[in-house]
Amino acid sequence: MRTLLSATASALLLMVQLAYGASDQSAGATCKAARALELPGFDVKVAGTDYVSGKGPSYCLVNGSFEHRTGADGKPYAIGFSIALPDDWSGRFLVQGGGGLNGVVKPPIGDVAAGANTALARGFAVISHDSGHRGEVWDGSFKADQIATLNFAGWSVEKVTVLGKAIVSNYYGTSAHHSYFAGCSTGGREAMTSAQRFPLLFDGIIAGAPAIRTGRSNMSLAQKNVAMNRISPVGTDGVPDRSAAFSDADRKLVLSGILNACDKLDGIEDGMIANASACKFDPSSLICASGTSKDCLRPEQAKVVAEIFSPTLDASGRTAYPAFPYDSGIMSTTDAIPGLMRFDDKRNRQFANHALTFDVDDAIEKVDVDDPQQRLINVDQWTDLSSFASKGSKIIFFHGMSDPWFSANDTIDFFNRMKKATKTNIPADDWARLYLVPGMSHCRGGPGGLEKFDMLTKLVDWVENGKAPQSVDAGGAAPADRTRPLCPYPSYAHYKGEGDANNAASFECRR
Ligand SMILES: [Ca+2]
Repeated sequence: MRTLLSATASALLLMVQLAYGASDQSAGATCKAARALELPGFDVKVAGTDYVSGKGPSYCLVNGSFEHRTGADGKPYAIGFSIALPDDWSGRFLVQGGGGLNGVVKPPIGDVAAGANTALARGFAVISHDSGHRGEVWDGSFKADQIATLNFAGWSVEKVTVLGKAIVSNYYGTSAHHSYFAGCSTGGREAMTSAQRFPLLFDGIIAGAPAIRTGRSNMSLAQKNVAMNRISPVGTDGVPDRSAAFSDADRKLVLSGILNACDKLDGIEDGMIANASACKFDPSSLICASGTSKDCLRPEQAKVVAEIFSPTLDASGRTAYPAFPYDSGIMSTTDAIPGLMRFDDKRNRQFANHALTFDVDDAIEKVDVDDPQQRLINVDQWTDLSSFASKGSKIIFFHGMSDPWFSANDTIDFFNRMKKATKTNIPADDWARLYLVPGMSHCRGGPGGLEKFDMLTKLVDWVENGKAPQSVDAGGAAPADRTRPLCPYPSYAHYKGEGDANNAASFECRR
């Protein structure tokens, strides 16, 4: 109790110091005192504190863990966390989403959809966590323990949020006035879990490229892989050599075909496809005419391209996973996960598949029925966000159209079902937005160069000032001076017909 009082006193001292222009020294001392942090109801162990100054806005970093226990598998478990508490605190709190299977505590900075300024740099208190187990990013051994699995499925987000809010109150002597969540991939899935299962936790949520149902998406990729195997020559290692199914020239030809059909539909031929819903491309248009074999595809190649970009269907013809969009990043090699036409890449475990046949129904059985844990982890089923919306909370989704891992169409499908299923007297436009990002790969990258966008500012403005976001300007690496508006789905950025084609201001959102 004494420690708690002393921590509270430190917090008050910090507030006084901040009000009168604290020196780094005294803020540093307050940070150091957080080492003795104790919170009623939490078995928090602080591993260390670090006062970070001289590299942008100063903050106190507290690393620790809570919920220490022995798992059903006899292994020690805890939820590891790291929280950054800036001196110049905005009064806001943000929970940073994870990635992969989590298992590590990443630095808490809040960089998802934050543009050039991380949440931490703009004064948010930011917490990150390992979701309740430790291991390398694809180590799934924690699933031997029920609580660790439930934590991964989303329970840890609730626990860490409650803890983080308590630390913030303790440190600053006052509660955060608004709480946010931002994550991509697994972090995007956690964002959706939060809105679905813990609708009162956050005032604003950003869900990027969510891992909605990885069993189904991996199944769809495996099926495409098998389609590619069928037309691949057998390599020296005795298995289909997918790198030989298409030459780079073939891939370029496919990309050119897609761009020829779809680039101009947004009013400008700029190598980007913004009006994706109008994009109709038929790979059979690239099949060699009789007597030619150059700058064209063999019929079996065209068939495989069509299959790769079609929905994965079960035996009765129902969609088991939606199509991946035809987009400009299909042959990208610059991202962690290569484009969809790069199935030769051996870096990704789900592509290590040499089969020549694929039974979709059997695969569905395996991922849906035989893996009940995954079903709980999935976020495709729960679509009613009525409590979340009624409270006044807001959610923004984003998804790269060239994401080769999770199809943007699956997020679109969820978004539409969610809007329909959520019965409130508040129009969906008043609490939910979806932004599709042309040419962007999984969470970032891609040839479109539109990976930098600040949705966090828009979200805060929506939550705190009631100002709903419209377009969000995006820019990025290539070309460096090009910006485009991202438009709220189902609208897209159309070139006005005049003005600098590299400037977002020359575009308008159209439907
Ligand atoms: Ca275009």
